Parts: sequence; structure tokens; C-alpha cells
Amino acid sequence: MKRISLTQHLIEEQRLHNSIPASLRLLIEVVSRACKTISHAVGKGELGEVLGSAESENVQGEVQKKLDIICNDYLLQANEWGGHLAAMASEEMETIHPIPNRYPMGEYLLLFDPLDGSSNIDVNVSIGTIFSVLKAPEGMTTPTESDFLQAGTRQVAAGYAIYGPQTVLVLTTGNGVQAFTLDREMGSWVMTMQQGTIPEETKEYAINASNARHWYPPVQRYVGELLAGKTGPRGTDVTMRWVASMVADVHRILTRGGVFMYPADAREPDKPGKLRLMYEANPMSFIVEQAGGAATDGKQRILDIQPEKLHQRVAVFLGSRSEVERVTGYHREE
Ligand code: P6P
Repeated sequence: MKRISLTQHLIEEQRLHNSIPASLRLLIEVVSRACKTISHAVGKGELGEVLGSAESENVQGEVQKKLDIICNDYLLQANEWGGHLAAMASEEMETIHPIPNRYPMGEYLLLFDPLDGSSNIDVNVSIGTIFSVLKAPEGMTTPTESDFLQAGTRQVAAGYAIYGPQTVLVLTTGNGVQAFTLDREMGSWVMTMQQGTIPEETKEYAINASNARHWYPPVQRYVGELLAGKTGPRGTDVTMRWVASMVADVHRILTRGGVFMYPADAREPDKPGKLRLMYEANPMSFIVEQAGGAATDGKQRILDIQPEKLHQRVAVFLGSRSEVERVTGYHREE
């Protein structure tokens, strides 16, 4: 495979598909540069005195890590001045962040989880940044939260950076999924995957099994059949992985297949699960579908969900198409 840069890829995509105008290319390159900065900060760990709690909570009521806030600021500062954005939204901020008046307003909306998997920061397990790009509604002058409430099918780009043994940026702009590995000596993103494809079948599943007694019947049935292995209806043994970093679990699935589940459960009956629709489930679902996989909330395609709130949660079943269709089918049989 040609080892091309992110910039060359974006310019060639524009020539081929007319899908990445200059302002969207600038947006993606600015976000990728912020991810390089985040990778450096994450990589320093305690040496940068950035580990540990920030003694504050985010809108989700979750304790924020120092790095959550630092990385959120990196993304805000990197994207404010370019003239490509109208506003931003983040897991770490209750309200949207309009572009300051001193800068020109652009045509895109950027949503992100600046550092997903925070519980893994202090124990040196892979974490990541997830981002989603929408177009601002025509004629919008002053961005409001409602301008962000667009179904996942309206995304023009989505991606994540995973900070693990390698730092890898995974991106889709609607024409397949590409991956770029950070060449730390050159400081550049180099294409290492030209078209990600999730295998249709898999023998690997990901779920937090400690919640088993709280799962609703369709998930109990699906996971129970997997656990029965050769002796059960599936007739084969499987393996389970749970990193508790969505970026790491999704990256494994993009690389070798699998099914990722964060279902609703009886612990909080009024909540449809833990993960957030706008800046976790939607971007990951866009990537997974572009790689030939599937993503539902147990009942419907995640990308079709019409959002009602910026920080709303959603149940997530995504990955190898045959498995997602099976577990979704069990929900529909209910
Ligand atoms: P649990 C990380 O906090 C996160 O939002 C996702 O990245 C991850 O998949 C999930 O929560 C882990 O949740 O309940 O297993 O700790």
C-alpha cells in the first residue's frame, strides 16, 4: 500500500469524490493535529503531572480526570481560529461552545469525547479521542444546541484517535474507512489502512460481564448462547474481551471483527445505557457501517435515531454484521 500522508489522502478524496471541500479538510487536519498534542500529553503520564482526578464532575456526573479537561481545552483552542467551525460540543461541557466573536464562523459543527476511557488513564491502558462532524443548518446565524440535534446519517466525517502502543487515527468521510499511524519522528500521520473491513462473522464478543444479572432477556439469551459454546445452539466456542475503552474495543473489532455491546440494563431502568449518542455511538456507528459492519440500539439503526438532547445516552450493539443482526433480532422477538 502507498504510504501517503493524511493531507494527500484528503486531497485525493476531494478529487475522487468531491466530498472534502477545503474547509472540511482544514477541520480534519486541525483535529488530527490536536490528537498529536493529546498523544504527547497522554504519553508523558505522571511525568507531565497530568494523571489523577480534577476534583470536578462533568455533565454526566462523572469525576473528571485532569487529562479530560486538558484534552478538551486542546481541541477547543485548536479549532477556534480556523474559520471552519460554527460551534463545538463535548462530553466534558454541559452546553455548546460557539466560536468566539473575534473569529469568523464556519459551516461545520464539531462534537467530541476528548478522552474516552478515562478510567484507564491512570493504569496505562489504551484510551482515545472520538469526534463527529455535522454541517451547520443553512441560514444559521447563532448556533444553539438544537442545531446539533441531527441524526447520525447527517455526519459528513467521523473518526477516532487511539493512544495505545501506536497512536492511530481512524477516519471516514463517507467513502470507506482509512487509518493513519503517527510517525513520531516526522510528526506526521501516515496511511496504514486503505479500507477497513469488519469480518461478517466473528468468535469474539465484548461486554462488561459484571452487569450480567442486570441484563434484560434478549441480552441474557444472546450472551448465554455464546457462553454455552460448542455445547449450545451456536455450536462453537468464543472468546470475550472488555477493555472498558470504547475506542480500544472498537479498534479491535475494526481490525479483526467482533461484537461490542453496552446495553440498557435494570440498574437504571430510565436510562437506555451508558454511552452517549452524539459523540460516541454516532461516530463509531458511521465508521463501523463504512467498514461493512452494523450498529443498532437493539431495536433500530443507531444512525437513524433523531436526537432529542445533546448528551442523551443510547444502548449500543455494533460490529460484525451477522452478530449485530442476531442480537437485534432477539430484541425484536420480545
Ligand atoms: P464500564 C469509558 O468510560 C466508557 O465511556 C467507554 O469508553 C467504555 O466502553 C465504557 O464507558 C466502559 O464502561 O461500565 O465497563 O466501566
